[in-house]
Amino acid sequence: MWPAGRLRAAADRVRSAGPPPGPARPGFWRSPLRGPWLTGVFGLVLLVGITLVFVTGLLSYASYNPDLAPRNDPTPDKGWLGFYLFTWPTSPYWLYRLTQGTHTVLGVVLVPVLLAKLWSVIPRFFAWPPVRSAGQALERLSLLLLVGGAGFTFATGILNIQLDYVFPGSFYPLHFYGAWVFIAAFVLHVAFRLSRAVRAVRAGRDFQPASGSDEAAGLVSPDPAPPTISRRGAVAMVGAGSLALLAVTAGQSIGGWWRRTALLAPHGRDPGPGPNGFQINKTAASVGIRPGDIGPAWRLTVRGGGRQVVLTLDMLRAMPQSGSALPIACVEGWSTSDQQWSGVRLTDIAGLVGLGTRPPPLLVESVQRGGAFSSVVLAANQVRDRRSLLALRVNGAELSHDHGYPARVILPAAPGVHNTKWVTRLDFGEPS
Ligand SMILES: Nc1nc2c(c(=O)[nH]1)N[C@H]1C(S)=C(S)[C@@H](COP(=O)(O)O)O[C@H]1N2
Ligand SMILES: [Mo]
Repeated sequence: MWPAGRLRAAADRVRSAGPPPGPARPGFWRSPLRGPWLTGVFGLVLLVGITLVFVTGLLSYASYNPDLAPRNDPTPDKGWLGFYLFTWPTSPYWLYRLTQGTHTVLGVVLVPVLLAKLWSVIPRFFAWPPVRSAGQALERLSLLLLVGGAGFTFATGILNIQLDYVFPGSFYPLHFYGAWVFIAAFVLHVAFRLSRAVRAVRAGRDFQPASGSDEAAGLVSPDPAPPTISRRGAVAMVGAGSLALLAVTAGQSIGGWWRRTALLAPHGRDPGPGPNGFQINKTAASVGIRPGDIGPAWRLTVRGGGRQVVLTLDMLRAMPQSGSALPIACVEGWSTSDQQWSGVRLTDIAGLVGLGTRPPPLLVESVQRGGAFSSVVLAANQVRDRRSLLALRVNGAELSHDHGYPARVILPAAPGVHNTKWVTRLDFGEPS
């Protein structure tokens, strides 16, 4: 054990020796732009933007109805972090398209602002001495979680959009827990810094406090280089970067003609012509669907209420056919415009086993062997919605193999994963 006196003496020696050469020296960071105004502007933009991305991210998780059944839950060890979960509604039918499009597009668009904010506070990371007091040490630790958490959450999200699930480990738990760590540090940071940021922005961009003053917050250079761009110019440049990203990503969520503008779209910009010419998440070949699985031997087994019925495709075709105009919206942020689906209402299928009026939750299983999205449990409100179909056709044509031939689920307002393709079994009753 070191006596406190010796510890203090050592700390004094470090302080009086001054920082080592390099980024910890006050004169090292010389941009005249750095200061509380610039940091405050980027900070306030991020406050609004990240709040929106976080809330839409929470909604994205809720939309899976994870509490309904273990197989719906990509983060089963969430514990109390799922405190806010609720039954995802089926209206408006474009709900998930909006929330998830916002989540992913805004996440991408905020990247330049995030980088600019980091750049604006870089001198503070090299503050000398590195630890001055217990309180300050705690604050620095929270900054580590803030910066690390932001980097991790944004990186996992963007990799998932761009690489289409080609991911080390499962994307969901990484992004989910990363986001909670990040947001906890973010809330602390906002609590400490919000009033300062608001004051700095109110003071105006021409007000630059003297280096070393309290308001300068270690950001203002004592020896600024001559400016090459104004502070307003720097903000405009970052804004232009964000707008450029918006222009090359938003198209994949807007869909239709705009898809051509989505230069960053992960699935290509042209899904091909014809009635089945809209985005495909996974092709039949890529998930190992064999021709025999969906050929003439294909059957649909419907179970529930103590009964079981086995149907051929022709029997399904002979049932009353209903139409629904619905989009597909994926967790990755892409979505299609409304497609004209037709097929058998899930309530009509429930009627085959005597559950037509108030069907319970429904376990949907694909012929696909394994894979996270080969089965799902749908909530009662999804099953009961008259727009929910076991679709056999789209835009006037038979489903293509890649879009789920011979039958797939299509639901209003739901995330893409609920629209199971190549369905072979529908099990009404207690979710499992
Ligand atoms: N059997 C099965 N169904 C599935 C999937 C899958 O991988 N296997 N992917 C789901 C996901 S994540 C999405 S976004 C939609 C995409 O449907 P589409 O490929 O017809 O556009 O299908 C869903 N249905
Ligand atoms: Mo998806």
